[in-house]
Amino acid sequence: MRYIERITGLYPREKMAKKPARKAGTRKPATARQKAGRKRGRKSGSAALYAASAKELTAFYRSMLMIRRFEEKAGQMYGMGLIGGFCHLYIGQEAVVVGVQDALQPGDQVLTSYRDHGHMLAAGIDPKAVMAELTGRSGGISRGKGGSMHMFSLDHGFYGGHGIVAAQVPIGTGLAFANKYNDSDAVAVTYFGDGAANQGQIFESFNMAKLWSLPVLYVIENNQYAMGTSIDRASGVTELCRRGDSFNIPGRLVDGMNVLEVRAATEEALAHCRTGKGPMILEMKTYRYRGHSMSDPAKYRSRAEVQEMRAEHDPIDQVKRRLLADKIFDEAGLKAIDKEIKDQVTASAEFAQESPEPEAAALYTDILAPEAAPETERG
Ligand SMILES: Cc1ncc(C[n+]2csc(CCOP(=O)(O)OP(=O)(O)O)c2C)c(N)n1
Ligand SMILES: [Mg+2]
Repeated sequence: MRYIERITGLYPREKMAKKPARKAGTRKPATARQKAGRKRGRKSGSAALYAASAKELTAFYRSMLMIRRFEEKAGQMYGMGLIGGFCHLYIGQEAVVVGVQDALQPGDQVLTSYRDHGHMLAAGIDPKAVMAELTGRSGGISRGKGGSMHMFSLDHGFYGGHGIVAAQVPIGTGLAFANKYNDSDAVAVTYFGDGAANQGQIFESFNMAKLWSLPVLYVIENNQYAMGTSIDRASGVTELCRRGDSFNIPGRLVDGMNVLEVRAATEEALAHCRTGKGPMILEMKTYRYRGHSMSDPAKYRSRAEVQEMRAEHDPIDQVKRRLLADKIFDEAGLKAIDKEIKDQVTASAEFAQESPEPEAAALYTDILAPEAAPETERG
């Protein structure tokens, strides 16, 4: 089977088939099939879709579109030399972070890799503060000192932005340990990629998370590539939802291009983690349309492969079709939303260019948290 056939086979076209929008506040009871699937602890192919109200569907659409337009703008600004260093775009993967974030409750923590702009926007961080961080300005969320890969916001429960592949996984597991130790019911949602899934520290984290039944949800964003290496060339076992098998950590395969499937699977997984049952893994099958970073021309895959994913499985188009079919919006209404979001992104780009650069003295601040500063010097 050709590679593209194999991956696209996971995204049946009918997944977002017309379904009447649910009235706000009326959650559909689980079907017998869904209940049976849960009982069996089914490992993959969950087709359960979240029954979103019209309001929720619109919110998903807006959030995904905001990430898409923001990333397009970031790409342009990088091309103009306004953003330095590395810049990894999230275009194509929007449904993952939007679906997961919507299922969280206040106090939950989120950590991810360097491909983090979408996660920050989904966490509710002002696009101006994210864009100004990309341009290294003092109005940035990390005061212009972190850049694309090292953003952080305790206020939003966002624990970074990590440039070392898989470094966030033991940190997320440690946060989950703290949650349990402090009797909090928060879950540490720890994202990582298909390439990171082969890193040794993940397995050490899995072992401890299971041993101590820690409330950590591992979300594997399997976008099929780690830099220029496809998952088939890097992993002996490509079903990453099974990576927890030998630790007895349950895992589930999710269509990460479908925000409703992501939302439903996350809700169930969080309930598992929150009720003392320990860690869980969700493998989100997704796809990035752009290269690994802005400097990657992505010659390791065909144009047709990317085109097919865009045309057949785009997460935003899927929701757009539902909004139109259910007559929640007409074309003019959707255009107005697009314009509103574009204006917001333009304003963030302006802010990111007007905000001053950090003072030279800022090099010496924000290095240690005040309470973490040692009382005595070692040596
Ligand atoms: C420990 C370490 N090794 C190698 C690198 C270089 N590197 C940066 S991203 C990357 C690929 C990771 O791919 P994946 O986990 O699939 O995430 P994606 O970029 O697809 O989101 C590599 C090898 C790094 N940053 N850290
Ligand atoms: Mg990857």
